[in-house]
Amino acid sequence: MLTLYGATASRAHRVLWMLKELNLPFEHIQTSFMDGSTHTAEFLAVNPNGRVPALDDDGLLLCESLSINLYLAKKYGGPLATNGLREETLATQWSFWVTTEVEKPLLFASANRALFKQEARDEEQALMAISKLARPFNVLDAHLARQPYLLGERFTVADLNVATVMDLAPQCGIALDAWPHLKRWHEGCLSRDAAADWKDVKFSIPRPPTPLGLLKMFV
Ligand SMILES: N[C@@H](CCC(=O)N[C@@H](CS)C(=O)NCC(=O)O)C(=O)O
Repeated sequence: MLTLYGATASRAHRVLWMLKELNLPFEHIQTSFMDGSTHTAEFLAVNPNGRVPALDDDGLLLCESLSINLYLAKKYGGPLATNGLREETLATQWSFWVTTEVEKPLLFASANRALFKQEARDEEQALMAISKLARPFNVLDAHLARQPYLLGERFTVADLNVATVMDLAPQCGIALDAWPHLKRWHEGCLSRDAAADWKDVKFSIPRPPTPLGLLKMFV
């Protein structure tokens, strides 16, 4: 029995997308990260980090959205799974890459463009964060100029993991026009049926009151 914890409007949507790709039956508990639900004793027993998503697969408790997706691909197979050591290593590499190179500046830009209330946004901070994205986006665009998907000719868990970290971009007014191969690939990934839940998700987050609070939000 699979149980996914985490509101759709959170990083849990990454795992939701994967579970739907795999067509697996699962229970979805919409644990919010905005109302203290991730810090109850009950939830901390599932994920001591107090964060969503978390997955319970027959008693195996897992956290970290992209790592959960790599696990699901490996365990349940199907066309998204990797084939052999080469693909497995590249899927891991791209998953680490998107978290270290893209996630923080993209979240920062998205918060200042759309997720904070209008009066709390800072366009200068958004532009600074977007400028940090140019380097990884150039790398991804060049890679996707050579082949349609990250590992070659087919959509795999590597594409899902990278696309789902980047899926705030279109919702938050971050244009990908300067990276046409990346844009074409990303639109293709997001148009998959299993990704449909994300399209209508709207949410906002409060701007932390101090610069230190703002830093903490992104660590
Ligand atoms: N690296 C983790 C990050 C998880 C995370 O920070 N989730 C946020 C919601 S999107 C959360 O639960 N925040 C609650 C908190 O920080 O207390 C992952 O990808 O799963």
